[in-house]
Amino acid sequence: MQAAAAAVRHPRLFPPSRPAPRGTSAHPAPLRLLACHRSAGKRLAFEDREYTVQDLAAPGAFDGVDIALFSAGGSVSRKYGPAAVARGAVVVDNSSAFRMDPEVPLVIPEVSPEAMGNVRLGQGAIVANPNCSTIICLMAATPLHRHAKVLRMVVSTYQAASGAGAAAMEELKLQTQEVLEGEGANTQYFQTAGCSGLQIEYAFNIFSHNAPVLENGYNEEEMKMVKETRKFWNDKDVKVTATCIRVPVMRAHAESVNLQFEKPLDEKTNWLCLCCSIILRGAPGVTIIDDRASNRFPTPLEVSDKDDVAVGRIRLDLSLDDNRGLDIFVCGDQIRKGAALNAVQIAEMLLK
Ligand code: 2RA
Repeated sequence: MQAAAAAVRHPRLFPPSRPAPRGTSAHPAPLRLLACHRSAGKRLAFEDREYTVQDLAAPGAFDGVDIALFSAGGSVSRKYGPAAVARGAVVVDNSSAFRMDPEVPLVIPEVSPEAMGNVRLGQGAIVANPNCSTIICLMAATPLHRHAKVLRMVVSTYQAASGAGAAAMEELKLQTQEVLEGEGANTQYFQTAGCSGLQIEYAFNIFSHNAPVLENGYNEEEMKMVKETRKFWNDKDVKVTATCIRVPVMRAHAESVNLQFEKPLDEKTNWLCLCCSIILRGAPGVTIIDDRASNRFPTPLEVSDKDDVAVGRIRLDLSLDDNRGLDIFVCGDQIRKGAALNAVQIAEMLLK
């Protein structure tokens, strides 16, 4: 379903004994599934119940909604997000539509709960979910930044098919089969999905991220990393550069992150890596996989379907002689921590 938004009515907040707000049933379903008119009427199961998808544009679609999880692209969020807010819902938006709006909190619950500010249930507001590659990077970089202040960050991503959606995953699977069977690879998805007119063979290949390339030569995915990090760290001077690449991995993104700090993580610089690993070990949502002896470090497969972001390859950057540079390698399931999980965690914060 392309244009889907899900809205949540939490039973703890609206027990059946409490009068339902105008326009809703006396025993409201805890979950309302909303989508464009093409998908309205479809039946979808969640836990032990079936739900009928309702039309997002119908009058009263957001009446009585506490939390609306939007994940249908920027244009749907821009069009319907304010309508949900006007009905008193808190919109948790997974698109890029409002991320750079100074009035809209950009939140990763483990590392920036304070960014939620005064957003409360019942008082319509928008909270933005950062882009997946930004979340995965900042889960690891933020605890280090808080400790020693990052002056410059260089990120190279290895992004999975899942970040481009279900059709891209399907295409990777089909193309891999086609190539192995000696047939020419069909490049339909990246040709037709509005991905900058790409005619890319995905199987057994890597290519520059499919987001539109901007005048400055960076693509939109890379600029999200730059701008969102500055907003997230509330530091317009932090230097960030990124190169985002799509790799033939089904699910979970990997990122090489080089950090240059204002001060050493410890005054005894040879302890820097140890300190870094201690800081990250205490960081919620982060797992360290850093076994130099057996060459075991994070992989996309290992974090697929997992909540935690994995960090490894923790080492001093030899190119800097003041020992204030660090290289790390981060992997995270972008469907979980990069999108759905982060949005649900924001919703959970509202319910606490
Ligand atoms: C990707 N930015 O291209 C997407 C996921 N949100 O991987």
